[in-house]
Amino acid sequence: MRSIRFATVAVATAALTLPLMAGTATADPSAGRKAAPHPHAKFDRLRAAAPEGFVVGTAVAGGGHHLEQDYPDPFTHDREYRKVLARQFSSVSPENQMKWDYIHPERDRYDFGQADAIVEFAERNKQVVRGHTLLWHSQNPAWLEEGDFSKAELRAILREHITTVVGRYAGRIQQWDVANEIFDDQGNLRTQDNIWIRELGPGIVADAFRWAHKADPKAKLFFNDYNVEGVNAKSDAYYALVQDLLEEGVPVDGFSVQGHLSTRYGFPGDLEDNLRRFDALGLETAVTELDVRMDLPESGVPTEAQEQKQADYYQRTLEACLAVDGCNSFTIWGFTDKYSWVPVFFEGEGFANVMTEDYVRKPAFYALRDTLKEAREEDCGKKDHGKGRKG
Ligand code: 9MR
Repeated sequence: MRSIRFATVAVATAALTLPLMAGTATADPSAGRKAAPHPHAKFDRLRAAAPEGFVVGTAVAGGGHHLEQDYPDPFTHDREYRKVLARQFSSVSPENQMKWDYIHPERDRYDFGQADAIVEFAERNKQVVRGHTLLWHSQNPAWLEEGDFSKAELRAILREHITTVVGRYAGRIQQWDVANEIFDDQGNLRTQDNIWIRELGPGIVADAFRWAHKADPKAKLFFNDYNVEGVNAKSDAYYALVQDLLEEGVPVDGFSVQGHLSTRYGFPGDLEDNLRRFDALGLETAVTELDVRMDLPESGVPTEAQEQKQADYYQRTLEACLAVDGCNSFTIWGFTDKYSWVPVFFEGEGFANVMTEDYVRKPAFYALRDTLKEAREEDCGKKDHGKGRKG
């Protein structure tokens, strides 16, 4: 198994002093300044700095909490946003636009407009797409949650939804979050709030994977959750479930950790170990929704130490993924604070992304870029000796 060790302190310290220099030396719109392109500008972009075969993604802002904000749809209306999205990332995840309430607003009507636009944008920009999500307890339309359906009808509804949505994008989605957040923090299956598990029993989860696989045999099918970064009751529950499903021949390909972290809590230092145990089962692993929120001081402006701690969390999460052979997809949950879900859901917290509201890069951005670059250089060295990333 491939193992990379990084000089964490050296990279993190350098990151603090780099922003100004790098910002003025390139023509990257995300830096908010114009200047002659630097000869190495290409590697200034996250997607280009990454090792071969390793994708760096972001959520594509739209739907969900954005609908209640006083700005228009970010993806379709913010040109600068789209520019950075295309330049910096090699993978995109619709933040809300493929969720049930968005894509299947009425029983007999699908709305594919936004999801199609994101998939087309991704293809134009040579990006892969993570589909999110098919079986979840949240953001389901009222017609479904409040409908009076028999078990047979519900089963048919889920089957039809998965077949239709996955089938529509067959061959164009790299990874699907088939089942999202099916366990609670104690490691119990959500038998009450998840309509599918409550009404149809736990076996429906395996069926969801089977139907998704049938609709798109090429897509990698994932379990995805939060608070499963470390080894704990919840990730143990996934570990046990995945073992059973693999034994039964259910087409499960991956386990992903969302990574909604807060500097209020310690960093989950056993993240790499946790990813490794799923890797050892033969699964792919991924980081799918990383952001690192913090308690904001009264001024609203974080201290340098806070920014540095945030950069460190971003970097360590990336390092853990890079260190595991089958972890080749690393996604942050948005890149600019302008559109973050965090302040809407956590009072007094924010500043969770790698760029400010004005697209100015934070130390966290540079920590990611430099860590990717280092891994790329190390991989190139290894390739010269006949070794490289798996897959
Ligand atoms: O970022 C999403 C936000 O716009 C929605 O309002 C919210 C509703 O639940 O969902 C957010 O995304 C979630 C993701 O789909 C699953 N993991 C947790 C994410 C943050 O809540």
